[in-house]
Amino acid sequence: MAYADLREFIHALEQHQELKRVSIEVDPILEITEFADRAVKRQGPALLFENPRGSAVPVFINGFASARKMELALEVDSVETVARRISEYLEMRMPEGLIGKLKMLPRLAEMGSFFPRVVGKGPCQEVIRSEGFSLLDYPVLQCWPEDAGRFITLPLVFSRNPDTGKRNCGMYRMQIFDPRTAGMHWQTHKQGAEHYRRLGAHGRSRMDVAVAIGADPATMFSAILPAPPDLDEMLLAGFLRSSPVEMVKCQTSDLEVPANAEIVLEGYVELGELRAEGPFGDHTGFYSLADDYPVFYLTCVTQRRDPIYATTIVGPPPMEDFYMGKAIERIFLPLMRLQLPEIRDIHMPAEGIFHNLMLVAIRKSYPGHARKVMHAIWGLGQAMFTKCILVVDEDVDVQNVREVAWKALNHIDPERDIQFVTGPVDSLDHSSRLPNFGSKMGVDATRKWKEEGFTRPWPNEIRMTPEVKRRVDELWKAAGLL
Ligand SMILES: Cc1cc2nc3c(=O)[nH]c(=O)nc-3n(C[C@H](O)[C@H](O)[C@H](O)COP(=O)(O)O)c2cc1C
Ligand SMILES: [Mn+2]
Repeated sequence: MAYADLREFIHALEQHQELKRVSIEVDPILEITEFADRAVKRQGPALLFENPRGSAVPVFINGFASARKMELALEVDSVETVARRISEYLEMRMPEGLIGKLKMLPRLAEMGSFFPRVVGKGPCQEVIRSEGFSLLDYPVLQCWPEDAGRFITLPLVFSRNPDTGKRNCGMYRMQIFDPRTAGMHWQTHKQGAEHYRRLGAHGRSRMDVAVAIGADPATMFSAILPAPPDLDEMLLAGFLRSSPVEMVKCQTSDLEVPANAEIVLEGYVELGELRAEGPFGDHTGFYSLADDYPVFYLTCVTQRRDPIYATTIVGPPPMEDFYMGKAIERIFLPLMRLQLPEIRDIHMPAEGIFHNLMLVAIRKSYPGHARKVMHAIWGLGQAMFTKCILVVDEDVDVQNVREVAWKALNHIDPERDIQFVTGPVDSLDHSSRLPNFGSKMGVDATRKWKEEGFTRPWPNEIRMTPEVKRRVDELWKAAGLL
């Protein structure tokens, strides 16, 4: 059964000894970060701070901060189960004959049941605060010492594409400027920014935005999925939880938000108005520099009677977002393979912060194949940001970084096998020559073929024969070895 809301998830974590309640007073200014950082680095429990300094609202953090917690969040024994479910849908073809078609009906009906549903009321509107509200009523963290202020770090930011009417939900941090305004840090490649640009082109002056904080875990997770534009994240959340997301209409706009949310910030962004946002201790492990971003004006708050404030911290890896990203890596592999079936596996190690490094194993079938795969990845949604793509043959286990390093370093002739390209880079890249524009590197670490101009013989990898292995298995003990 899908979690009804955040608190059911918290309860499940507690039942699995994956939650620690902290009843002593802890400061949302820096102290919660230090707790959360230590907990995630030790694979420790999620934390519920029941008594954050300066607010009556508890703080929930690290709910996704390990492989096990991600499994609990998605209600699976392994996130591979989600990947398999996706593969099954992708492989579904219209069967021959009436019987076959009838058999498929339940599957199609199931698919139809994932669509979000608008309901008349929801717990997120138990309390409607149309006056006297302030962003500072909530225990919003200052994460790191050099941060420009307090940042809402786990917001589900809803907006609508003015041309297609389609909804988008993305996670874009919000720096609190004052009680009623905040930064809206949608980077230029993201859908929120695209909606903003399109509204500008229509000559409009305001863009409605609604922000949900705290919801059932699949819905929260869906906000970070690198989904194609105009694919509703709420549909993906419905698929992940096998149950539709219930949405309620906002009080002050036509947007809808998850009915089960803890807190909803309704408001708008004034087109053309930018304000300096940051610095912010980011998931690269470095501070992202101050830059100009749109301003969100808060017009109304709706919330539960006893809301829980959900948040996260990012910083030197691995942090909570690494485990969320790892789940995305697994879940999106079947979708990548739809276009690129030669890909056997991919791995984005924590140190690469997702966009800096992707290790890719392929079944190489023709000359230059590794380079074709690199270019395809650079053309694939948010994978376009990948600063370094390293391609190996399918016999290399890309989940084993030491094996990759060993084989790749042996296999490359750097001048020949490294490919540089220029193009869009992640907004968080602090080394690129310009913001959002720079170079990327592909490394072809596959075995080189004579069709690729490599005429020398390629050596075999050293392996003992199975017969000798078996014999020594027997002799080992006889030799007095343990
Ligand atoms: C904790 C966390 C914080 C994030 N903060 C931001 C952010 O401030 N700005 C941004 O553009 N993306 C941020 N992201 C990444 C986006 O949520 C992600 O790229 C998402 O796919 C964007 O959705 P969209 O394609 O609908 O725009 C964050 C992700 C996580 C996990
Ligand atoms: Mn989107």
